[in-house]
Amino acid sequence: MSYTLPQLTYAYDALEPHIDARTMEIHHSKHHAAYVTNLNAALAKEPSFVAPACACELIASLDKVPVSIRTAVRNNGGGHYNHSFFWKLLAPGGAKAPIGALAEAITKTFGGLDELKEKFNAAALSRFGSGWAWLIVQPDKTLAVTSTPNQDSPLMGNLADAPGKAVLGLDVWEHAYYLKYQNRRADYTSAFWNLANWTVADTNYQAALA
Ligand code: MN3
Repeated sequence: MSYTLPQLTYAYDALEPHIDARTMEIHHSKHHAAYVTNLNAALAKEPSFVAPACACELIASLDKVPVSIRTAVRNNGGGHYNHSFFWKLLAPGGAKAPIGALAEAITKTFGGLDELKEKFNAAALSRFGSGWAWLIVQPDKTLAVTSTPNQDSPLMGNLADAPGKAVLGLDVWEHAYYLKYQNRRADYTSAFWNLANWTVADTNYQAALA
């Protein structure tokens, strides 16, 4: 089993002006590609370990991964899965605001979209160093905002501060925004709300509840 870099379903300049084409090109074709290469290289060192088809299962069961490659799989498998998730969420088109059952759950949990944004932005800004901000469905099926360091995922169970399945995710590594925003993570985080594809988010929500 080896993992492959997914093609974007849109052009590198499709997210302008919020995320610039150069950032997208480097982020996808260099950073994400490197996670895939490094993940496959790690797995090649333990040929008797059969990796599942979905990286989601791989990172959700790191305890099954041989210890000798577990950290590499955590970092690079997490990187591969998180970025694959992120590209889909940024896909142009789709609903511009929460829809359906997700919209209702956001209102019920946070009071409304503005309150969710406030919490999510705070999680993105308070994540020291590199990591991700998330809106997740927790094991009890309720929504929560959280963040993870490095390439950790809420799917990593006990390794995550708040385990769950992601509905929204935002990459807050500097490589995701530095060319355009430099140190202004807050501006990048605000811009994310112009891009989030709420049709995809609703699909993520339904999948998390299933
Ligand atoms: Mn990244």
